[in-house]
Amino acid sequence: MNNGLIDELRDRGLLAQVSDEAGLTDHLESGSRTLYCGFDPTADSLHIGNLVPLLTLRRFQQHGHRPILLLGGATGLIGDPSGRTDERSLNQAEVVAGWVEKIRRQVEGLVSFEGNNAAIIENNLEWTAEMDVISFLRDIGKYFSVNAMIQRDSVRDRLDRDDQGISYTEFSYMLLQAMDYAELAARHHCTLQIGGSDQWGNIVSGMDLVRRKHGGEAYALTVPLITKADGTKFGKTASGAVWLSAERTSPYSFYQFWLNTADADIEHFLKVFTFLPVTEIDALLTQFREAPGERLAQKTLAAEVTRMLHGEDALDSACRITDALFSGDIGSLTEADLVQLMQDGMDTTAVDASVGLLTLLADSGLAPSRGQARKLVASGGVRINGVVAEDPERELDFSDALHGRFYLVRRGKKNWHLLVRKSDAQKA
Ligand code: 629
Repeated sequence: MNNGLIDELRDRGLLAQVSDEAGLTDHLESGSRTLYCGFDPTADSLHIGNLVPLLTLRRFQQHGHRPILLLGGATGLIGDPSGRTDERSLNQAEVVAGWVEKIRRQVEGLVSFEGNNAAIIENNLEWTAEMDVISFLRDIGKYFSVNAMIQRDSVRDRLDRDDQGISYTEFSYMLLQAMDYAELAARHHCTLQIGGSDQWGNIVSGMDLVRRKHGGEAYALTVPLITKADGTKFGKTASGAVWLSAERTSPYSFYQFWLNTADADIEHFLKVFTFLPVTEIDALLTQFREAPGERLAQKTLAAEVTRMLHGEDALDSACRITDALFSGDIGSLTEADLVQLMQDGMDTTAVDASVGLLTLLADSGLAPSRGQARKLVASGGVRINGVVAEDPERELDFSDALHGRFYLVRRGKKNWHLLVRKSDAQKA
């Protein structure tokens, strides 16, 4: 067994609460253990907030322990009140089941399914769906004191407010999560549950249930919720949440998100989101601080996380797009890169066969009017596929388009517009 895991987690800023640190340290160092973390399907993809405990599971696995990724096929139908100020609306059962499968494929790439501590994926619908209400109330409910339950933050916050209550449905959530811990303890000898610090109450409920119902050994550990030095919410950009799915957040946007990390957050994020050894991170930071303008630390973080999640080719594409848009030298962009830019919300106009340059500039908003557009072209301020446009009467007819269907139009240094020929599918 590889020792020092708890110390490493602490060094990396990954330790919020532990139920019994000395006991857990001993437990982890005296054998290969099984631990779990749960993820509720509340969308068809996880987001980067879920990444911290996911990567923590992987760290445990690297230290010889077996991770269970628990998909909340059942709990996703109920809704965890933890950290929420208002009641959730219920999602359709078939929809949630579809999300479970998508998330399953997403998390499969992040842990290893080989060797004697191979990861396990479970779905709590398996032992919850068939349970009858009498057994639930008699065999599980009796272990819970309502007096204690209403003291939990997640419940108390909602009782204290006069504009928002809590339904019996959400109030029961912690019993379901507790039942999971007991079930995984019985099925797989699971002795540790981890999660973000918002999960502490739910995790401790489960730990108590395992101990009282089965007299089993059980521990709880949480990782901190990520905060940013400037106080703004982590994981949100102007265009919304940062998702792990490439269809929701393209690898290029994903890469950009990490590249934009503030200097004040970079050390923290490198420790939490990469597997680079702390000594290597320290050396990198020394180099970075000698020339912060080069953003070596941000580039390393963005490359490490993008490669881990989307692979080497996607990282290459993200770097290629970043360099091309920065330098204006767009000849290296592949067709897939341009499609990715469209997906990322670069302003796009789609036309059938051709459009005049002045019309495009005025209609796209790159210029306020055709007259202004003409002046812009005359002053050399417009580039088409990287080349300064000289003829204001030019027809963009795709004869010289990138990959036969794209013109990247740039006004000044930073204003981009993509002109694309409608595909046959779009015309139909
Ligand atoms: C059944 C369900 C369990 C154990 C856990 C769960 C899910 C848990 C929850 N987690 C959050 C989620 O699903 O709601 N009740 O979005 C989320 N989690 C990762 C981290 C978290 C947490 O997936 O624990 O803290 C975010 O960083 O909010 O038997």
